Amino acid sequence: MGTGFLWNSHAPDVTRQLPGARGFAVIPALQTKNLLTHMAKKTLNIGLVGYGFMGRTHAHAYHNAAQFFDLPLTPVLKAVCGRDGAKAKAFADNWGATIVETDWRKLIANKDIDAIDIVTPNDSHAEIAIAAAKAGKMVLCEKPLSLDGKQGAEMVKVIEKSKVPNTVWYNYRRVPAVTLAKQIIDSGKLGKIFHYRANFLQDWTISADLPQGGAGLWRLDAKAAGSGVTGDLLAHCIDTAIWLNGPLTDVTAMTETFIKKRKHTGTGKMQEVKIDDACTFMGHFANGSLALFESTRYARGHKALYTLEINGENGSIRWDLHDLHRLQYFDYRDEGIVRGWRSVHVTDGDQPYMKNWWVPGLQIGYAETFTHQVADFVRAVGEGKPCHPTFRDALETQYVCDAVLASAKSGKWVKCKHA
Ligand code: SOE
Repeated sequence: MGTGFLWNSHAPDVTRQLPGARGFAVIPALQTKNLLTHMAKKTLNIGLVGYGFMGRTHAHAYHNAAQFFDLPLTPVLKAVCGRDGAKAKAFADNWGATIVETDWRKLIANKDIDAIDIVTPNDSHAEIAIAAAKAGKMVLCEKPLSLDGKQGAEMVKVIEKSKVPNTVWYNYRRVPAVTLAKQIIDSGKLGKIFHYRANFLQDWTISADLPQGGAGLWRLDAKAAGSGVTGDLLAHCIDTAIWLNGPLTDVTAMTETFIKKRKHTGTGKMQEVKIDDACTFMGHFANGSLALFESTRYARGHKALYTLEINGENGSIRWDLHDLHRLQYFDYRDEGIVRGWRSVHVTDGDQPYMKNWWVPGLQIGYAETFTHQVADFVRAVGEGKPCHPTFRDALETQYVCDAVLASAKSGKWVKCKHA
């Protein structure tokens, strides 16, 4: 049952327990790897806390990861936990999970569970993650990491002290076209970077009749969400930007809340809306390039349009979530008469993740980004390596969000703290 690994990434020879044994027989990492390939694969048992939309994306990923990727352990969604027992059971039955809990503490106490995956509203991430790490469980946490940087720093402190494998679900890094952008940028093809710009546009909260609080709509309740589009959508853009272009140093921002009062589902009363409906910010990256970011839930016609563009001295890259399998690439060094934007259809076996899917030309989508994260996490666990973005990586994003919100409040430039 479970992996039986001993987590200690700081051990010089990365020693682990014998797979499947809960005793303390310790063998070197390489031997473990060989053993793993020659033995029936052990499972990595997941306990999922929460069962909403994000829960479905994660469950789908656990279901598929070992079918498409050769992994040292087989991830198994073993348990589902949620306040509404009937809904948790229905979710568990649908995905083949055999344990149902209504109290996440019981889930954490269950010895058969190796990893806790948190897909609850943002205000409960910290408490669950900290308890799970203290109990020695691996932790996977839905984005954003926390309500703010202070809380995130506390989570990082505990998770690193507990030395448990951890990751935060900033899934867009694992769109093959975005991963390819990372490879192109890291190869130096773009040369010196001048600009990075990103948008995340939606339109689902324009109606004033929409309440705050409750399933899905907790995103409109500042107490549950921490912030509005900054933590929900710009956090994705910031995570990808830091990954592709390095840290941000300072920002200047403005936010707007278009609908000032909404009925709260908890109290039944009209209450002030304290989240940001829209946020625009500019900033500097440490590499000297300029940042321009915008997010709103009031861009009529846009459902979930995440776009990013990066301009360097030799070339540029552009990507768009509505056409996620394509990477637009411009290389100034191409021969003049054919120079122009190329639209790279990222479906070939030599492009990131794609050899594990269909045949060249056939594309994958949003759901598979989560499958990639599960596959990368399980591989990292097998190798005793971190799976990025780790809690610490996600804290860096959280600090940028804090700086953005502080700047919008003060009207001043704000320096970003670093994780
Ligand atoms: C909000 O509508 C939302 O579901 C975010 O919470 C997700 O993180 C984003 O990927 C899509 O939009």
